[in-house]
Amino acid sequence: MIVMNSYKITTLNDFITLRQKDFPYAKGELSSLLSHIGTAAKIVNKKINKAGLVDIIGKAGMVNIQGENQQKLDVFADKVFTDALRSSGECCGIATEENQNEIVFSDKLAKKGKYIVSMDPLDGSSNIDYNVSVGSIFSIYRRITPRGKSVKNEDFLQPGSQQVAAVYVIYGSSTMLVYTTGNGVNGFTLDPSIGEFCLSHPSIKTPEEGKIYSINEGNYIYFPAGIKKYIKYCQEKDDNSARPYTSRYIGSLVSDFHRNLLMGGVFLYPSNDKMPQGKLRLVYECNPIAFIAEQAGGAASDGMSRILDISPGSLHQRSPFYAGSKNMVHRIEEFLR
Ligand code: P6P
Repeated sequence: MIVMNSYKITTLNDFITLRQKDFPYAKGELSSLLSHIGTAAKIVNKKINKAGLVDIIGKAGMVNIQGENQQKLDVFADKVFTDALRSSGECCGIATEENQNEIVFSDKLAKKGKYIVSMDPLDGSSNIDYNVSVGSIFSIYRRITPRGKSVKNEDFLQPGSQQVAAVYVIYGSSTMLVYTTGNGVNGFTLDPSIGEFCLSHPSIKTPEEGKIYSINEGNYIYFPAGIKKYIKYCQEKDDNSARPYTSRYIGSLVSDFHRNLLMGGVFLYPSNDKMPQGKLRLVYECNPIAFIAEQAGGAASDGMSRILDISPGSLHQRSPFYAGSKNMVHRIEEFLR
């Protein structure tokens, strides 16, 4: 801990090391992995902050597995995080939105890594060129195949309940890193003057009830009947008081979720006629966000089941997604039943 101008600074690395004691058997591998993600996030952040000034915005001229145009920053972020995870020596392979199959780290050191990481290196990147905030999302598991061997697809298809850590970075008005290792949720804000993520939001707890619902109402006609009813519920005055709800939607998952996490609210991406399984990816978007939501006292569901209980069938499987204040998520489940 450093004291500067009479206020205490706890950097991300201090905090990770400090909290490592929560895990008697941890020998620092997870701490090192989280620190590498933090360092890579600072590199990506620098590029994002200059987007528009340097030739890093716009399309990379390639299409990813999703059939989406890859932005130059998508490709850049994917490479920076992949290199950081490979060089950490703690990670034996990754799954990323930008690649069809898992990436096996074949060097000896990495093969001994205990952990695998699934990531969306830059979520919402289509917003980059218009200065809307974006994010990076990481989901960390212990591998199930033996250490020293090459990682396999099955390592990446564990249910979200098996996560050992989940992290998101939000490149917004300030850059924040929020993570959990199963002992609560803590948020760190990047102080550019010292180049460190500093503890700014200790022990984040999300209100059980909130006033914000976040959904792309442009898809209204395609929504299931229960979601149409829920939207009307949020908008209608009930018999003795106006509904206190307000609609807030940025179109960037990490930004929409983060605001609701702190203020109370619910994020909805339902299945719809155009996307029967919804749009968001279970493995590297829904699971890590769900782990953080639950660790902050919130909930995350696909409308019927707890997101963290779902066993993924494939890396890029989509899921309907409702996450945020517990009572609001449960009320949506009732509307859908
Ligand atoms: P729509 C961004 O492309 C993203 O994957 C999430 O970050 C965001 O929540 C969602 O898609 C927005 O989708 O269909 O509302 O534009």
